[in-house]
Amino acid sequence: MERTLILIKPNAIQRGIMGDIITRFERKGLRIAGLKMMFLTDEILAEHYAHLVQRPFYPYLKASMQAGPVVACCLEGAEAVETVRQMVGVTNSRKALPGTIRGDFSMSGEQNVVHASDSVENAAIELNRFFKEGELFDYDCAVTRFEYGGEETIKFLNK
Ligand code: IDP
Ligand code: MG
Repeated sequence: MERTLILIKPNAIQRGIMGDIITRFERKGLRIAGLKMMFLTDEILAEHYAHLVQRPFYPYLKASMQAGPVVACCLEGAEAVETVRQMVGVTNSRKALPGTIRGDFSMSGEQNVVHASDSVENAAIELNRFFKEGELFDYDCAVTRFEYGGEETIKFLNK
């Protein structure tokens, strides 16, 4: 099954909405394969936001990402990367559709509550960046057969 990374950003933790965010993914039927709280160092942030370090807003982004700990979460499911990006919404929360996490929980382009991997390739790189060997878990959920249809079970779960 496909895996993706989300980071619950410090602003969401400070605002007390981390549970609401995790609940949305759980209710959708995405399985939590890994979950941990951590503080992001200068090094890991520069690597994670390598495409933005030269941008004028990077010092503000960096400060907001180091204002407190983040929660890193690995979500697993069929086409998880694309599904989670759709649930998160576009970068600028004011433009994000109602019903998306950013659309429902934020007014900001920077303080936009969550990070989500943008491709299958980047998801693999980012999961390696934030989780060590042994911190991701493969386990059976009894409800999986009620979450996916027969063809999907063969295609995505290799069963
Ligand atoms: P994404 O998080 O939707 O994938 P990216 O372009 O990868 O968007 O940017 C990473 C993060 O950098 C965003 O989530 C947001 O917090 C911040 N960011 C992106 N563009 C801007 C901007 O124009 N002003 C301020 N912050 C920005
Ligand atoms: Mg991005």
